[in-house]
Amino acid sequence: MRRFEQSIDRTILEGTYIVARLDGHGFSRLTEKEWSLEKPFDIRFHEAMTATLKHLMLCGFHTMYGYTQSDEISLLFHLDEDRFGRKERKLISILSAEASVAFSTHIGHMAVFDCRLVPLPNIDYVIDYFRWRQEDSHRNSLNAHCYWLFRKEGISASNVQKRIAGLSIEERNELLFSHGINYNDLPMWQRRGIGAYFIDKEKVGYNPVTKAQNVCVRRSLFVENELPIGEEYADFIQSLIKKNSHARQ
Ligand SMILES: Nc1nc2c(ncn2[C@@H]2O[C@H](COP(=O)(O)OP(=O)(O)O)[C@@H](O)[C@H]2O)c(=O)[nH]1
Ligand SMILES: [Mg+2]
Repeated sequence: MRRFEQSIDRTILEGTYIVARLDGHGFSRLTEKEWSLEKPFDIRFHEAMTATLKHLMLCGFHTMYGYTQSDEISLLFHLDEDRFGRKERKLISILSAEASVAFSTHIGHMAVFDCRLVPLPNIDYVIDYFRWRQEDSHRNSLNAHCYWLFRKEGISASNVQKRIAGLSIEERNELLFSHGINYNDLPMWQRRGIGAYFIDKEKVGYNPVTKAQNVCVRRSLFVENELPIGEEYADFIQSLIKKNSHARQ
């Protein structure tokens, strides 16, 4: 029986960066029809995603960076992550379960996340990956604001799609501007997504036995709400990876 059970076991090769991307399953319908949320973006939804991201980074894996935009989360694992022997199906099933439970608990509705693993051979690909997701965030949020602008005017979903399909980024910006929305003034979490990483903080304590002060270093999770973009974002990801290649959690 073991041979059957293990016949589709795969492991992610050592020395390869692992990124896991979790995505809310069927969230277009749930966010539009089932849950009463502000459209296109709702701070309560975003807070539930941030809480889920934090949970994923604190639930026993060795992660170095987490990123969330819309209904998706990307997690970058430390190169020496060896939980479950880097078995693909264990990582996928545990991560999607952890995300689903954390998000459902926070938002108060049952919700499910899928998960895929993206093995990346070097730092350059990791940087490209995160730039790609951030650019996706920009495209999606611009699209969502244009879409809901018309939907709120009572235009049907299919007609809205026809009206905005084929518009360039500039034209979408102008469309919003002509309706009193300056895209660049919208909250950064909507336009760029947010990131999370660990920082070391020094804490001064007092030892009552030796009657001496001691300094210890505490690791805490920091949420960056104002991520840079483009080359600056690339530098940000690169320095995070470099810093983490020396430190072990
Ligand atoms: N109302 C609302 N919807 C959101 C928010 N964030 C993401 N969504 C929606 O979540 C959906 C995510 O897209 P996608 O993953 O492609 O759709 P899925 O395959 O149905 O989960 C989109 O329809 C977004 O508009 C939010 O803050 N508020
Ligand atoms: Mg989704």
